[in-house]
Amino acid sequence: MSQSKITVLHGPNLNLLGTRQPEIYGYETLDDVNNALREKAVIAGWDVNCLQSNHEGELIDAIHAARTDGTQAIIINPAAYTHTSVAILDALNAFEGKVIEVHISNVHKRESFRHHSYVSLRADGVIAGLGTQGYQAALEAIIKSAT
Ligand code: CA2
Repeated sequence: MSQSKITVLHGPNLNLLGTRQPEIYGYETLDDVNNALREKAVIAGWDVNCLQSNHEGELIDAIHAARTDGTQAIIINPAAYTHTSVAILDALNAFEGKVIEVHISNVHKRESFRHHSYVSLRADGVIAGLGTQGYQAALEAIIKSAT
C-alpha cells in the first residue's frame, strides 16, 4: 500500500524566512518549518514533500504533479501570488484532494491588497496569523480529517 502523502508549497521570497523581517515572519527558517512538518508527519505515517519556488510556473507544475503522485492534500503558502494568481487558483481547482492555505502573518491586519486571496476560492481551510505554527496546524487538520 502506498504511503499517505502531503505536498507543501511555499511561494516567492519565503526562502528568506528567518533571515529578514522577523517582526512579521518570525525567526524560524524554511528548513526549520519543513523539518518540523516532516517530523510530525512521519509519526503519523505520512510522507511530506516540500518545495519553495520564486516562480509561478514551477508552483503550478508542482500542483499538477500532485494530481498524480499520490498526494492527498496540499498545504500552500502562495506568498504574494495569493493576491495575484488566477493561474495558481486554476491549477488548484484541477487538484482533487484537500487544500489548506497558510499565511504566517495575519494578512487581514495588513495592507488592503493582502486582504483578497484567489487561492481562498479553492482552499478547504485558511490559516493566517499563527506564525509558522500555522503550518503545523494545517498538518494536524489534514491528519485528523483522514483518520
Ligand atoms: O503571511 C504570509 O505568509 C504571506 O503569504 C507572506 C508573503 C506576503 O506577500 C503575503 O501577503 C502574506 C510574503 C513572503 C515573504 O517572505 C519573507 C520572509 C522573510 C523575509 C522577507 C520576506
